[in-house]
Order: sequence, then structure tokens, then C-alpha cells
Amino acid sequence: MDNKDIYQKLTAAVLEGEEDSVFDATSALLENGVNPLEIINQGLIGAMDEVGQLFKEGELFVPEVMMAAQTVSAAIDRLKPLLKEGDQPYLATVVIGTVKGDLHDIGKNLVALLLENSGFAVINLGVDVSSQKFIDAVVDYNAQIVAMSALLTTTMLQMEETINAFAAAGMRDKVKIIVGGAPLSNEFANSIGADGYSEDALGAVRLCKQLMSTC
Ligand code: B1M
Repeated sequence: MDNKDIYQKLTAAVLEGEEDSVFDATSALLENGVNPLEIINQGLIGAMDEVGQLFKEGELFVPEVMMAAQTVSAAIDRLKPLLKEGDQPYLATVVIGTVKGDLHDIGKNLVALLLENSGFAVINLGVDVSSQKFIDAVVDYNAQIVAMSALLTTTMLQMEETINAFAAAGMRDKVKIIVGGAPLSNEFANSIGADGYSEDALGAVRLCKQLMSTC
């Protein structure tokens, strides 16, 4: 079967939340020599985009979206070991989380995974993370970077609150703060006083490396 057909099967299996079929399709792509990161970007994220479109059109409902999301997370977990590029020198500690009120975590976990594979120590605080929790984690782990993710136009506003909370705690100049997530833009990141924005996970790694090299 050629890769185009396998990608189609993969998308269909994600839409149905069929974990075994997703695993079969990813294995088939790996056997055909496709790079694991490409399978994530083209196959799994592409399928989630389709899920989002069908949800928007009222063709899928929240439970189905959740099942699809779980399937994608499980497939990314299985691909994780294949992404390892050997031991990397330690670069910095990053505290990462999805902001308060927001439960989307697939993109954020992808950013965390690629950061880990690039030499960053990553403290993943999960979803629905309050400003105080970000601040406490930076203190506890002596982190140099805070990475915030948001997928909703409503919750992206929480990012500014968290940045202001770091300033109020007298810690704003102690950490670099980066933001990302589908509804964001560079302009938005600048307007809330973030140190950087990236539209995807690989870009987030580049950004963190850049920020650390200018410290
Ligand atoms: Co939600 N949801 N959802 N949802 N959901 C979206 C985001 C939505 C666009 C769907 C739609 O309408 N088309 C829409 C938001 C509309 C808006 O605000 N503009 C939406 C909505 C409305 C909702 C609810 C309100 C639905 C409801 O209950 N009525 C609800 C809100 C719950 C809450 O958070 N409080 C809700 C719930 C859910 C589920 C729980 C069912 C599930 C999440 C499960 C989970 O994450 N474990 C879910 C899902 C899966 C989606 C879609 C379909 C897929 C998101 C995803 O995982 N994409 C999404 C539609 C879509 O995005 N196409 C949708 C794959 C992932 C890899 O991409 O997260 O964008 P993404 O990450 C990218 C980049 O954004 C970037 O890198 C990643 C790729 O490289 N990135 C960063 C992300 N974070 C970064 C941080 C960085 C840098 C880059 O630096 C720090």
C-alpha cells in the first residue's frame, strides 16, 4: 500500500477513535521509511485538524473528539522513543503548561516532547494551570523558561494575566516567557509582553535555544 493510502487509513482510524488501526497505520508508515516526526505532523496532527473541522461543522461531538484526541496521544506516546536523538547536553529548564481554563494538551505535550529531546529539562504542569502554579514551579525547579499553551480565544487572554503575575512577584526579568497555540499570533504575543511566540513545536525548540543563547 502506498503512503497516501496509509495516511488516509490513519485519518479514518483517528476519526473513529480506533487505536489499534492507528497503530497499524503508523507501523506501516514506519516500515515504508517515513520519519516519525513526519508521521506526527502530517498524519496525526493532520487528522486532528480534520476532527476540528468536522466538530465545527457539527458532524462530530465532544465525546468523539475526546476519543480521537486520546488515540492521537497514544500514537504519539508510541512514537516517542523513536524521536530520541541520543543524549543531548543540558540546555535549560522549561516549565510548560496549558493555561487556566483550557484543557487542550496534545500540542503542548508535543512541544514538551521535542524540548526534552533537544536537551531541555521539562517540567510539564499539565492543563488548566493557574498563574500561581507557574510561578511556584519556576521557583521550585529554578527554571529559566516558562512555556504557555492555549487553544481557545477565551483562554489565550489568561496568558497576559500570568505574565503580569510574574511581574507582580518581581520575577519577570528572571524568566523568559514563550507562548503558543492555534489562535495566537506574533502580534498577540508582543502585545502581552511575551519574549517569544512559535506557531509549532519545532519552532518552540528553536525559540528556546535562541532565548538561552542571548542570556
Ligand atoms: Co476543543 N476546540 N474544545 N477539544 N478542540 C478546538 C481548539 C476548536 C478550534 C474546535 C473548533 O471549533 N473547530 C475550538 C476553539 C474555538 C476557539 O476558541 N476559537 C474548540 C472548542 C470550542 C472546545 C470546547 C469549548 C468545546 C465544548 O465543550 N463545547 C471545549 C473547551 C474545553 C476547555 O478547554 N475548557 C473543547 C474540548 C476539547 C476536547 C477536550 C474534547 C479535546 C481536547 C483533548 C486534549 O487535548 N486532550 C478537543 C480537541 C481535540 C480540539 C481540536 C479538534 C484539536 C486540538 C488538537 O489537539 N490539535 C481543536 C480543533 C483544531 O485545532 N483543529 C479544538 C492537534 C495539536 C497537535 O495541535 O494543539 O494546535 P495544537 O498544537 C500545535 C500548535 O498550536 C503549536 O504546536 C502544535 C503543533 O506543532 N502549539 C504551541 C501549541 N501549544 C504551543 C505552545 C508553544 C508553541 C507552540 O510554546 C509554548
